Amino acid sequence: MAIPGKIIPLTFMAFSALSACAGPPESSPRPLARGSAPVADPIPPTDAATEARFESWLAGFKSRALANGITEYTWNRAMADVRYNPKVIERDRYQSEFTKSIWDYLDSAVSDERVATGKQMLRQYGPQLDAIERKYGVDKEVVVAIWGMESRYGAYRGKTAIIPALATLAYDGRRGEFFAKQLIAALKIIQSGDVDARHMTGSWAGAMGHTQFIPTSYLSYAVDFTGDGRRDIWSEDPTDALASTAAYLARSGWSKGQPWGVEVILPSGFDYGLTGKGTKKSPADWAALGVRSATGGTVPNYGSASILVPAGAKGPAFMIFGNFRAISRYNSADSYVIGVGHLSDRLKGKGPFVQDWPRTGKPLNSKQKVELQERLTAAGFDTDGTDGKIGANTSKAIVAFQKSRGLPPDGYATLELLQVLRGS
Ligand SMILES: [Ca+2]
Repeated sequence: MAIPGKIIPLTFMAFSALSACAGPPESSPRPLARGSAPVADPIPPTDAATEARFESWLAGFKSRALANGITEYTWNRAMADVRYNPKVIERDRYQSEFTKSIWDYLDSAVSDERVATGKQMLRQYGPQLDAIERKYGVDKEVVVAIWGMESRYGAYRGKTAIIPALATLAYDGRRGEFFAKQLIAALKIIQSGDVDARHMTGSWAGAMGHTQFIPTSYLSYAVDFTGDGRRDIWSEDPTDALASTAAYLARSGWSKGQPWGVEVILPSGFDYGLTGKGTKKSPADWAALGVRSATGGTVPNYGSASILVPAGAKGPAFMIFGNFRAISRYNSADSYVIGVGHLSDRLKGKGPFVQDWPRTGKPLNSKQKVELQERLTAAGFDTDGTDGKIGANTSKAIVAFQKSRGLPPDGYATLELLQVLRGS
């Protein structure tokens, strides 16, 4: 879930790797958490020198933990078996280079199988989901869609021990301070008694349980919906995790009855400079510009909206509303939000998108994005920095460049566009 800088396919990678692992035999004494929470996978060995440096860093980190309210008792229990986990660093390095096109991403995120399983889950957990929807005012299909996206409805919650993983990432990761904060938060969770270290499991970057909460989000939003005194997002029963997700969306400004977005058809000659989250208009104002619902007719007035063309002029267009932003608090990648939104629509019985994706070309990797920004800026189309992320400033620069070349000005970064720039 919401990890700054995270790119979309994290969950899939983490889970596909995890799914191959079998858990260790049950041999420890009865845990604090209820029995069905998975026990963590063993940590692979690392060299003695790294382990020694890690141990010494950890000894220093202890004073920070204690200064943040962690007791000696909690520290000793949680850190008893902590070792450096080389696997999480491997994953962290690999992830930063990983890119996937939005259509490939959505094909797996909203596969027929995932839609079918989601509908089955809506039936299986019907009473709990209805109660959660009543309490938090968040559509149950959206909550179930996040569950499907994050852990394939609980099937891949992750069996990496969270404390060693976070400690390793805090010590050795690209975003040490972020993970240091997560580690403190994880220790607070253990101190609260909701789970013990042995059963605090998740994926390699610290996302835990059915809906993959990172520790700080857990502390802010997790709820005990079952009323057993424990906010249990790790065990087989998904109720607390689903309610926690609904609570998260409610606090992120969810508006009941408003869609995340609606697929729309843009008129020919549409000004692509109006696309992107920076421009907001009422559906009526968009209709006046010729924007129509893809399924026919005009879009009802759900509130102020932006137009998004995630794959440029050749792909589907969406009119997005405030709830798009609420979902993006969970994971800020547009592809993720569209995946959750579309999966939830499919769970409500709606059909696939009307327009198809271009399905040609590979997405730019981060190096190519930086090169694109450098070349645009050098050509006089300032991207306001070269961070390798295609944000509003880069899109604007692309639009200006496209217009200068008589290309369709959709602001979409492609290899084709980079090649035009290389040739200029
Ligand atoms: Ca509970």
